Amino acid sequence: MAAPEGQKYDPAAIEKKWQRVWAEQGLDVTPEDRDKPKFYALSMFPYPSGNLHMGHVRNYTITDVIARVRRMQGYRVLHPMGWDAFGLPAENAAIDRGIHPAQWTYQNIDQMRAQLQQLGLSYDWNREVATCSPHYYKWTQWSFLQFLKAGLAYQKEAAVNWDPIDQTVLANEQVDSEGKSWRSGAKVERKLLRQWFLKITAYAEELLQDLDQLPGWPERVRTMQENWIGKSTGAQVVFTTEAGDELPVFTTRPDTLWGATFMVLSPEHPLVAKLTTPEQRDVVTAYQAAAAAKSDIDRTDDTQEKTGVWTGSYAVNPVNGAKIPIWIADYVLMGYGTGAIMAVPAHDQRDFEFARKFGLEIKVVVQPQGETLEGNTMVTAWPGEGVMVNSGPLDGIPAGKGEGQSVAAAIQWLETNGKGKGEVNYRLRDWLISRQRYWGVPIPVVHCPSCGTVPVPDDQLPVELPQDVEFSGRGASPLAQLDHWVNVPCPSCGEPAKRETDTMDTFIDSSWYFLRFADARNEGAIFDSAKVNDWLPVDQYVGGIEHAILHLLYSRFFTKVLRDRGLLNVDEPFSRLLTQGMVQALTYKNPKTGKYIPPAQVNLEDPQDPTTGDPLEGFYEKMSKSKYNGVDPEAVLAKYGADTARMFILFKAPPEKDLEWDDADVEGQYRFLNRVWRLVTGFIASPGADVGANGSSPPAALTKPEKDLRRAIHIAIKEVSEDIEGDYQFNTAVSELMKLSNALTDAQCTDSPVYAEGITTLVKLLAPFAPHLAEELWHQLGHANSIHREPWPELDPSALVADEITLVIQIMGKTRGTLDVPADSDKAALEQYARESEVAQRYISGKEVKKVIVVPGKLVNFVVAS
Ligand code: ANZ
Ligand code: ZN
Repeated sequence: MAAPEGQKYDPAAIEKKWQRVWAEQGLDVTPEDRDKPKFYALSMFPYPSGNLHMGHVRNYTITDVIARVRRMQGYRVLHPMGWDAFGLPAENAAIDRGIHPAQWTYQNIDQMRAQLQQLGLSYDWNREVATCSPHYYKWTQWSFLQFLKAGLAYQKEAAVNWDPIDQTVLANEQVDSEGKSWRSGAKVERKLLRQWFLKITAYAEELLQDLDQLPGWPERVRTMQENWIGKSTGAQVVFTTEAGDELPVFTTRPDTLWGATFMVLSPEHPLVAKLTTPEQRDVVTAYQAAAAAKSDIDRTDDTQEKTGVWTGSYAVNPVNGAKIPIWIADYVLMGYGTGAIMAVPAHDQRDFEFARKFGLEIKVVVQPQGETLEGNTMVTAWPGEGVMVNSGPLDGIPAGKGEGQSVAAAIQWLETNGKGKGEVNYRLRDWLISRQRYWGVPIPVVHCPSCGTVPVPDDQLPVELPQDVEFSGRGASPLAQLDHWVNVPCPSCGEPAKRETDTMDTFIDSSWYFLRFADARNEGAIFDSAKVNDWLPVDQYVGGIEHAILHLLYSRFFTKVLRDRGLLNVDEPFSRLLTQGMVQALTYKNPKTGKYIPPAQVNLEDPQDPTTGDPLEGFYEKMSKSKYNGVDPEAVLAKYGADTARMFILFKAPPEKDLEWDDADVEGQYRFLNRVWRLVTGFIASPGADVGANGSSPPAALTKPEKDLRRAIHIAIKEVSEDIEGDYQFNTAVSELMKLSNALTDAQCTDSPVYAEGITTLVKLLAPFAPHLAEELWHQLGHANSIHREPWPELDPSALVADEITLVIQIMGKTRGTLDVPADSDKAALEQYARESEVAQRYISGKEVKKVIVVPGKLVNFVVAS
């Protein structure tokens, strides 16, 4: 159907119309036919805060383009969306505003779903999940019980990270490198509590090894995971106290054992009380109390001066019988190795500082080449290479971790003499999952005085969150105060028992949602394994780098455990990962006051603080409320429509790079879409238009303009396809679309079937990027089906074959001759042709060429010294 001439591009009308039609037609419902190859495209699902921000828009647009291209390429695509809906903000809203967390959350979900739908994202909404729904968390609880059955969930009393603002414990992964909570930013405190853990350490080695299976992940993320797992190889060496108690230590340098001149125990070490002599009791107790108040991060901060106290006791060095004092110090952590170390001050810097401070013996056992270190005079530890000395059987062996070197020799000696053995340690700790909060998944166990910890039977799941909770304030788990909920008969013996009142860390909810999407409406099982095995792994996962460790490590762990329970058959959940860059915006700050000024109040010509008159600094920074630099997606959609917003986001920067918001560039994309609109509607209205033509056959006898246009069309197909296939270089793909549109605008063969092919191709290539506009134009071109069901344009390599062009050769700006060369020659090739030409030989031989100016496709000009 031809458009009435002069009709303008009206994104608001077009977008609303097609979103409605697509929903009615179920266009994005996941196909079930197994004969097509599958493609699972997934964006990290959001926390339903209530408002979509530009970071979301970017994330989801990237994934949507990938999903749309794959559909056109003939894949059956799974592209779902859901809500990571448990978590503290809902509970805090309840406390602050008296609205129930469920109500607050579901309202936000409705609002955000509507915003997502406005963006034209091709989700299969039939598979939407919300982790706070009992239909979902029933299976989160069921998974937990799988862990329990496998011996991978357990309770223990532990010194935990306590967030004093959110009044809950945090996992190690949720405490940043400064010892602050990832959520509240509060300095984390330590507390001794009985908590639930998942045994992620049982999978440490596999989580490390299988990183090799993930070449499609950014190197940076794999390295971060590797460092977090922190594999360390060495030995366990058994020391004994004078009283005969065994004191095993973990060391990465068993070769330095002959240089161990004292031992250090963690202040929490269980033997400290027994080892402490009456004379030392007071100082030891005081030191223990001080250490307990410090975070692990502060304790291991190498810039702080070492502290510690002597227990009054001695141990025996198992290799030489030396009597060495046993100290306690907070730089030794109870959670790592055995919580006790052998201190080798000559070769370990921390031990060195400690020994110097307290006047302990320093004994050199590795002599660096060409030097003779002395314990009394050395100024820092020597951790490096050299030759073993003062070390009995190791003397003369080169120090090092390689084959035939000291570490291997030491382990061999320890094993032969029964004094220790080779050992591997990981920095990774078990995952602490208990949270003393309401808005999370109740841990499905009951504590019975006679049976102990009893799992809630599967047929009694879900253990639902009670609705009638009082959110009076923070401090204690609201669940613990609900007697009618807490008191239940023991599922095993029927006697009065109590429910567990901790809820699970919300990172558990997101550790398996990508599995549920394969079978989201299953009420009888967590999922049908056949469906999960069909869809998994996720072929392309897109999300923020902030999840490099937490979510991505936990999800890998969950996948492996469920695999080992026989529920699925993949080793890794996400084959490719794209971590998209941040969306930044121009930000203004008064350097004197440190205050941020909303850009709307700033005169861009002469940026001044409106209140003080100080000149402002302007720079790009991640959009955030606190910096007043956020751009509201709603406003952009209202002004330009979703297609322009999508085009801008894709065009402005490659997906993994930061993107600087720029209104002028948004405007530029809007103009481009208007140009496409005019181009296509103009074509439809033109009298000679062969509107129905869906491509041209490669005719032998094309005119030159037809040939040129056809070449431009197929270059666009080739470039856009390659840009998408490789590293998702959507920015250059959009540039190629612009080039094709220019070629069509300039074309001198508007009545030719080649022109019709060009129009059709442009609209098809545009479809994944600007899905509404493309669909509208497609229908105006007379098609009844959706463009999103069309096959991706096929490349005709024969169309790419370059014609010849006539290259002008100039010397000092004067035309001296011409040469026919392949039209696709690049600058270097053109220069080469020109240099070798007869004309050039004649005019420049013997002269010095100062400069060569190449105008691609046109001329080469030699500037020579006169
Ligand atoms: C003796 C020694 C000599 C050490 C030497 C190092 C150098 P990574 O690489 O992190 O595994 N260590 C062991 N357990 C500890 C704990 N609970 N708290 C603090 N430090 C602990 O480091 C292992 C090394 O850190 C171990 O090797 C031990 O010191 C220390 F020239 O033993 B070493
Ligand atoms: Zn019981």
